[in-house]
Amino acid sequence: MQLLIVLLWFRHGTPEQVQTTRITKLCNTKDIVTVNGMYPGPVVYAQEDDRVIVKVTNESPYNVTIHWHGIRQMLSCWSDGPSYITQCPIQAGQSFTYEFTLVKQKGTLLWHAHVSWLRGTVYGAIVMYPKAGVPYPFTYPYKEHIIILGEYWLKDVVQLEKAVLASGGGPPPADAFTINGHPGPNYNCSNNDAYKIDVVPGKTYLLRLVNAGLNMENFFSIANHRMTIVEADGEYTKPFTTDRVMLGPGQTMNVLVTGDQSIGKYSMAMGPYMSAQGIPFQNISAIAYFQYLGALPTSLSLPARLPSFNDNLAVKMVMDGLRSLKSGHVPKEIDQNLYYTIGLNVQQCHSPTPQQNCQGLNNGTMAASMNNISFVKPKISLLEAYYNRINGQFTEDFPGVPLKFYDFVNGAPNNSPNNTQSMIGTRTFVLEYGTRVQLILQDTGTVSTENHPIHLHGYSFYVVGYGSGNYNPQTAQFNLVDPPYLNTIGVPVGGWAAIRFVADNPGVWFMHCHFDIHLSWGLASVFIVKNGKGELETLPHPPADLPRC
Ligand SMILES: [Cu+2]
Repeated sequence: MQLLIVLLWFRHGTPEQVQTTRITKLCNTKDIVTVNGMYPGPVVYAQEDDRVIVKVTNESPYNVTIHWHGIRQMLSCWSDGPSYITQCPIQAGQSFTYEFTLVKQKGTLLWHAHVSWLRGTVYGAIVMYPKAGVPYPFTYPYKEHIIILGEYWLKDVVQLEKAVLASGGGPPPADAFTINGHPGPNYNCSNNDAYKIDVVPGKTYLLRLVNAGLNMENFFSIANHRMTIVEADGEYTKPFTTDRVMLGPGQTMNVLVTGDQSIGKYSMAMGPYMSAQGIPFQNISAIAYFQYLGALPTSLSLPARLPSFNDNLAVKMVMDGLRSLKSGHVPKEIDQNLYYTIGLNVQQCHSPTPQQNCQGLNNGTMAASMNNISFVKPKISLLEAYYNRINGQFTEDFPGVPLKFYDFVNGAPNNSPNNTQSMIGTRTFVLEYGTRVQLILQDTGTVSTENHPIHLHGYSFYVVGYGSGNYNPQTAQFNLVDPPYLNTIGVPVGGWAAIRFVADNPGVWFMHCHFDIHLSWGLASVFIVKNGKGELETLPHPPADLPRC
């Protein structure tokens, strides 16, 4: 086991300081919060089974936390990072040291801020190599590149979240999509702000794709080149070759691309996948270049073809192609069957200033929920409240199935057909150590059906099935042989997904939509996994420097 020590500090440029955190994009100069002055942030390079120690110092004016997305955090729930779930935020001027082991993990994941909407600029890749001497199960690439998809706002993202929540309505679209922080030539003043990969003809490249965007899912493609998916969410897959991929926020994918076309300059494009109805979104693609040596830098690039923004079939085709390389340990017997609906709601607005605060549908305020309960963040971290038996912060009564069954895709949750309100609460579902769980995630059409990227902390899960419409156990088809092992699942629009995992990691684990706007609106829930027997099944004491609220 190697020890990897990383130091991260947050920065926010001020007029007095000349900082790399003052950046100019789209003809606009502003200060953004970054880590180590980098945007995207530094890459954490590590090896399977490494112990990673990261000291984070907050020199920004905002509260911050860092989440290590997809890291299993075996017996290290204190270092998971979601604010008010496993820790209170690191306040300005304070530090906290994250410490965890990459137990049997290899591939590409990401880290990002997990507080307000700071993930908009605070994100980076985690690259975990196999142990020394252990080869990849695919052609060894000539070179590898990290490709992080992002969204860029001209407004300060912390203020933006506050303004959107205060309005009661939906968020504005991003001002640009970005590839490794660069929007590319389709936007104002961005002709020279494009990312480029130099390609040696005939060589094969490994692209580590990461979606760090806030509120959009995205298609990605390369002109005239096919991609072979060999890994998803940090787990090897059977090779699957495709013209395009779709990644929701939080998802990662490793693809092989061979420079087997004629010498030239080829576009790599990132465009929107928007499955909901009636929502404004950024429809201009970010462009980067896949440029062969020998191509004239001034030559025109061949355009990459993206599916149309609402091409649900293109998404399904990629999903159908994802199979675990090995059979894995898919739970065959289930101890706990769960059924959670996911979707949006509209609450009655009681503001005395409705013009300002009731801009949701039907003059209400927008919300989102699981099992029609909108998650409310507690005042101190749930993990501390649970560990120290502090009363009054949460309840243990999250329902394992919806309180009312109806036509989820086409109906409304309450008695009156137009009553789309949710309940609110900080409810958790408690699991005994070792419970074999099956969870059906069911999209609702309460406001609009939509593909939601649902992320579970502390676990990867087998996606044993998915389909359209309401889940029907009589007709659902499951793959228990080689289902993909993921940490984030894009639940099909107007459909369902079935996931399975064994609750073998004690702690308090967040599960939520990885669209930040939906998370802000309450599309979240929490699993408490109890300790098992003995030291190896028991969460250790909290670290001494755990931030206070
Ligand atoms: Cu969502």
